[in-house]
Formats: sequence, C-alpha cells, structure tokens
Amino acid sequence: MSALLVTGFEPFLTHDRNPSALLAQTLDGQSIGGHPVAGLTLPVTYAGAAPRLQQAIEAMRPAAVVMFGLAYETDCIRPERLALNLDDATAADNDGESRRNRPIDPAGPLGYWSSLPLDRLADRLGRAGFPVKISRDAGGYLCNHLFFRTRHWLEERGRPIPAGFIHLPPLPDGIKPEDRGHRSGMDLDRQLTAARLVLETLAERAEV
Ligand code: PCA
Repeated sequence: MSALLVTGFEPFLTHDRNPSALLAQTLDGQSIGGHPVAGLTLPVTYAGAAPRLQQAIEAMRPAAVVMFGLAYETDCIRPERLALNLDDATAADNDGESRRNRPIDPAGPLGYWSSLPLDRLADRLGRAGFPVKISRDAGGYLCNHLFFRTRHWLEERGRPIPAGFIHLPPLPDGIKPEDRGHRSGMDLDRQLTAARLVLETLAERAEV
C-alpha cells in the first residue's frame, strides 16, 4: 500500500521546538491502517520547503499528504480550509527572506481548497475530545506558502490525492512566560494521538 506522507517544519523565529517536526519524526516508519507512514521535516524557507516536499512526493507517490505546522496563537488543532496565492508576512524566513503582499504564482489561481475531508476530520477529533477549530486560511507565511504550492503542483499534474494543512498549538514548554498564566499548550503525546487519528481517518478512505 502506498504511504501516508506527513510533513513538519523546523524551528523558526523564537520557537525553539516545533511540535510539527517532532510529530513527523515520531510518525516516520510507523504503520497506520495498513499504510506505511513517511515523515519529513522541512526547512522554514520560501526557497526550500516546497521543492523538498515535491521531491518526496515524486519519489514516494503517497496516497495522501498531511502538512503540519505550528501556530503559536492557537490552543486548538486547526485544519485549514484555504491555501491562498499570497505571501504576506512581516517575519523573515530562516534564510532571512521576507515577502510582503506578493503572489506566490502570478499565473496561478487565487487559491485552492484543502482536499482533506476537513469536516469529517474535525468531527472525529472533536468526538475524541480534542479542541478543534477549522480555520479559513493558513496565514501569509511559510505554512500557507507550502500548502498553496503543494496543492497547485498536484493540481497541475492531475494528481487528485488528499492534501492539506493542519496547524498545531505550541507544546507546553513553548508557551512564552507572559502567556503562562492563561495558556498551557498541548503536550506532544496528545498531538501525536490527534495526528494518528487524522491519518487513520484518511487511511479508511484511501483506495491505494
Ligand atoms: N509555522 C509557520 C511556519 C512554520 C511553522 O511551523 C506558519 O504558520 O506559517
């Protein structure tokens, strides 16, 4: 059976540990619903992230791609509905590159829907007791950039595999001192259980 490909991002800005990378590293080599899971950690760079993932998709021909990233400001598991054709972030990437108000692909469409079954995923996560909130879009930084470029690349090649982005809350030790009174983060085990549930739900629907 073909693989379920999971990606995470390296640490970035002030975030020394990125739960999405730890998740991809831990899930790599496991098997879920009969599918092997491959985990890939991507650089937080406009130049590097999407080409690296495209290479892996070419090599592996996965049944589905689930991209994860950290959203410091959220306390929920946050599946994203839309990938927008726009880079717009005040923060620089890990190469020091900043992009403001700039189309990702000037010839491309305005955006893409996630092709993950978001409502079903949110329902499963919610019933399992996770705080979950579907969000409209993945922002203007690397997570949206990777999400858009991956969906665009798959569409252009006529490969209709489920592919989408899910933001994760910070780990407990990633909560900044000024937020400790009112936020606690989500520990890695719990984030892993949520990610496994996402992959199990996809495996039930994967045909290959
Ligand atoms: N989160 C950032 C980029 C890397 C990550 O894990 C984002 O939300 O764009």
